Amino acid sequence: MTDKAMMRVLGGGRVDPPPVWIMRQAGRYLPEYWELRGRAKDFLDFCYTPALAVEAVMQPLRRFDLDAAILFSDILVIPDALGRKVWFVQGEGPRLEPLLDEAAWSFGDPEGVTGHLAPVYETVERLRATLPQKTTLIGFAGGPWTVATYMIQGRGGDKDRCRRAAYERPADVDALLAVVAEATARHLAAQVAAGADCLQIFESWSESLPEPLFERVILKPTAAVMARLRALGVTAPVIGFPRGAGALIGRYARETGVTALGVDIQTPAAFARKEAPAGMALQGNLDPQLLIAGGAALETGARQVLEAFGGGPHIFNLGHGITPQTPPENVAKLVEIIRRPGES
Ligand code: 1CP
Repeated sequence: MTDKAMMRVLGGGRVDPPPVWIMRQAGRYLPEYWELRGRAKDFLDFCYTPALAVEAVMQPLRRFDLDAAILFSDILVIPDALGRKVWFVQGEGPRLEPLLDEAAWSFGDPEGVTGHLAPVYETVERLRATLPQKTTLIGFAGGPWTVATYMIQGRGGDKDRCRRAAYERPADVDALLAVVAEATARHLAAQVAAGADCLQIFESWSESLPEPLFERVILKPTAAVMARLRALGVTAPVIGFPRGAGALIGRYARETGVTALGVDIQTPAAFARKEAPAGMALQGNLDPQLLIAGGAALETGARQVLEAFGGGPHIFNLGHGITPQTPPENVAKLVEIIRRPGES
C-alpha cells in the first residue's frame, strides 16, 4: 500500500485526519515567491525554467506540513504551446491574442505540444527526485472550456462573448475544444511519465452554462481528455474540479471518467456526496476568505468542512485558490487545526 495519504484517499480510502493541500499554494501570498519571480524575465520564462519552478513548488512545503506538492506552471502553457501569443500583465492577469478578432481560427498542432513543454516535464522529474516519499506530486492542466475561453476572448472575466461564440460559430468552437482536449491529454500524460502521482483538471469556468451547452463544452471535451489519457496508458487518478458547475456536478462526476471531484466554495458536501458515484473521493472546500479572516472564524470554518466531508474519502483543500492577501501564518494555523489529534 502507498505511504502517500492523498493517494490512499484517491483510491477510495478514508484517512483521519484527512490529507491537505491548498489550491495555488505556491505564489503571490508568499514574500519569497516575489523574490523568485524577480529572477525570471517574465511569467512564462519562470514556468519554463526548471530551477525556478522547482523552487516555487518547494517554498510552501518548507513552511507548512502539506501532503501534496503541485507542479508550478499555468493552464495557459497549452495555448502558448499551440502557438497563440500569451503574456501576463502584472497585477491584472493573463492576456492572449483573441481568436474572436480573427475570421479564420488558426492554432498549431497538438502533437507539437509536448516538445514545446519539455522544460515543464523536466521540472516534474526534478521534483520527483527532490520530494519526500510521503508527498504526493500533482500534475495539472486547465479544463478544455476554461483554456478555450482565454483563447477565444483573450482574457479572463465575463464569458458572455465566449458563450455567444459557442452558438454563433459552433464548428469553430467545437474544433478548438477538440484540439485543446487532445493537447491537454498529451500534456497530462507527459507529466505522469515524468513522475506526477496524480492529476488535477482545473475547469475554473464551469459556471453559468445551460445544461445543453455544459454537455457540449464541458462534459464532452473532458470525457475526450479522460478517454485519450486512458488510451495512452495513463492509470493515475484524476481530480476534476468543475468550479461553479452547481447542480451539474453529478453529471460531471459520473460522465467524464474523472476519479475524484473537487468541490467549490458554495457546493454543500452532502450534495456532492449524493451526486458523485458512491465512494468517490471529494476534495474541498474551505472558503479562501476564511484564510484571510483567521482567528475563531477560521477555526470554526475548518471544523465545519472536516465534519461535513468526514463521512467519506476526503482531501482537505480550499473551495477556490488562495488569494494574494492571505497571511502565511493563517495557512500554518489551518494545517495545525486539521492535524490536531482526536478532534477531526
Ligand atoms: O501552487 C500552485 O497552484 C501554482 C501553480 C498554478 C496553478 C495550478 C498557477 C501559477 N496557476 C494555476 C492554475 C490556473 N491559472 C487557473 C486555474 C485555477 C484557478 O481557477 O485559480 C487559472 C484560471 C489560471 C489562469 C491564470 N494565470 C490566472 C487567473 C486569473 C485571471 O485573471 O484570469 C492568473 C493570475 C495567472 C498567473 C499565475 N499563474 C500562477 C501564478 C503564481 C500566477 C501569478 C503570476 C504572477 O504575477 O507572478
